[in-house]
Amino acid sequence: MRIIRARPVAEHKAVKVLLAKLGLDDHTRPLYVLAQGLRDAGLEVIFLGTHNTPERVVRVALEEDVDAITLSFHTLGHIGWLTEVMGLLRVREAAERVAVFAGGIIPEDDWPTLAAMGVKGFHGPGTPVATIAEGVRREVERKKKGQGEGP
Ligand code: B12
Repeated sequence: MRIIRARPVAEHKAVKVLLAKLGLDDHTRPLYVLAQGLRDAGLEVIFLGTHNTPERVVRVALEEDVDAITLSFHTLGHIGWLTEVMGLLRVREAAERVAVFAGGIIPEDDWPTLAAMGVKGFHGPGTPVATIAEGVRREVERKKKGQGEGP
């Protein structure tokens, strides 16, 4: 699959995120809305699209040296997928460096489990993309200062 790069207009070094869906989830619209909105907010977006595996997401994230992985979920399975992604990042010794965000349709009951794994975000329908971008930016800053365990 082709990787599409969306660079922000500004020339300063932007926060770089990989945006993807895992498995058979075909809700593409949220991905397009997020890709455009995050890019408009000044982030650089590596757009992987749908039908990815955790291995592919982590491999491309490390090859592209992204600051954060942003994964969108609309057909459940997020706990299993995110367990795999976080495990692969730990194996590659990148869990401290790369922030992981999840959002979409994620039941509130699952938030504590995901938070305990180190996943951030959980924003659902109606969240302004600017709010999501700000959250990603803040977490990336925290990680860079070695304080990645914030809310
Ligand atoms: C449109 C839609 C579809 C379209 C998708 C078209 C497309 N190309 O995208 C079609 C008709 C194909 C579809 C199919 C299905 N759908 Co559908 N779909 C929807 C619907 C109505 C809207 C989704 C949407 O586009 N919203 C607009 C975008 C912009 O908003 P958003 O997705 O909420 O994204 C925002 C936030 O959630 C957040 N966000 C999203 N991702 C991420 C990621 C990160 C990292 C962060 C931080 C934030 C974030 O930011 C966005 C901006 O605010 C929702 C209902 C709903 N109200 O959400 C159901 C819904 C998601 N679908 C659902 C279901 C069940 C299905 C099907 C399984 C139905 C079926 N039995 O066939 C299939 C699955 C097909 C598949 N293989 O994926 C369920 C999911 C239930 C669940 N997961 O618990 C929902 C919630 C409907 C419902 N209430 O039951 N669907």
